[in-house]
Amino acid sequence: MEDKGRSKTEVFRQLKIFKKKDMTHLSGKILGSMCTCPHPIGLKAYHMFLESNLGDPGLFKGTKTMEKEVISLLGDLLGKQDIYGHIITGGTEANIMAMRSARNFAMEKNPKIKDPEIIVPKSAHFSFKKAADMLCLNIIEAQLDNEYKVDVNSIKELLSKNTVAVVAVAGTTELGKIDPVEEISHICYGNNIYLHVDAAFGGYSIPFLTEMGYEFPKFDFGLRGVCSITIDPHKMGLAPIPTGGILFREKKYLEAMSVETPYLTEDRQSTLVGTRTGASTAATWALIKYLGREGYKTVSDQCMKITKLLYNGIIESGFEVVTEPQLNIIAFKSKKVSVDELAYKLENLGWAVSKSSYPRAIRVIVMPHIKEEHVKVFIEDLNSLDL
Ligand code: 0PR
Repeated sequence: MEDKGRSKTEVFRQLKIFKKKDMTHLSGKILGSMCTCPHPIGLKAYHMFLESNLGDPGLFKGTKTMEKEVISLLGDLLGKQDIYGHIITGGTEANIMAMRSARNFAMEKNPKIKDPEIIVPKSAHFSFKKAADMLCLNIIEAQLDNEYKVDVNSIKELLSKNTVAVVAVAGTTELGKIDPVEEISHICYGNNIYLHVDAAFGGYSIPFLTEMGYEFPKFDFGLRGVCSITIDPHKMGLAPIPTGGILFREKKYLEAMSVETPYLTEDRQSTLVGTRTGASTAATWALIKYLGREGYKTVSDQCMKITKLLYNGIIESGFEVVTEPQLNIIAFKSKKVSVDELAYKLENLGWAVSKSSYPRAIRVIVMPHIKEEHVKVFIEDLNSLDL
């Protein structure tokens, strides 16, 4: 650190240099991100609440009230209004919280469990590996079927007396697939096993698209075996980063991981972090109120329409889509060159693409910042590659 501070002009001049090196979602070139341009209403609300700390909610009673309302609004969206939860940093924190709760709850109920296990689909996000590492859980991968959804029989075979949680995904990270949660819920409920649904990506779009007539399997609290759901406002919810949501069916799941906080305004805390921004809650609240169901329906429907456009373009350009998209993610490959080579060529044309690992493919997430004009240019580029 320098002894003497620099002038405001100088600091901001240098910040602009850093900023210039960053890509922007607005450019339409970021094809492999689940984040997007934050909505201006969310940004404004976020700025208003930068000072509030939900880690000490007694000091920020307005923000706390807002968080309670947001949780119940998200619960309402996902099949149960009277639920419990928090607005946190994102899907990783939400999944870790769910696994922590499930482990504590199961081990409290059954002290004989000495070697707790979680069963997650092979397609699950890597945050479950972090959770397993932090919480000393064995992570066991369930196999996928030929549409890359979890194979329910594989889950059945893996259940054991040490299973503390089963995970299903509604909108997988790589392919946007929705697992057969109804069947899994049935199994978990019957065996008294905690079921967590990771709907970080799909949670903010499946309910709206369903209302519009799209067909999706059930995945939410309407299924009695579902104990918790991850839903991320900073993905399809258009909220600024970092904004995640964790929802629990019953209060006992939050209580299973609460610790005493003797000198704070509330005497117990269940979140992983202590000091926690209220700005994310404000942004989520403001966007739900401002956009309403109609606004979010338009956003997700638009993404699906552009996905279809991209899908047709990919096929017409002679590329191969590796699986039928269920949500706004497409994975495809060339019939002539490797995925790495195709990715390299697309990167040279200025596209920020990502690659799925299973199956290996180029993966495009059609987030709200991807407009029709971007898809047209992308298809032109695919055609020009002549692969
Ligand atoms: N669950 C699912 C189903 C996810 O897809 C993700 C992230 C998470 C949990 C974890 O969420 P957080 O990253 O909010 O903790 N999925 C994306 C991924 O890992 C996140 C992402 C976003 C990656 C933007 C890149 C990027 O540019 O691919």
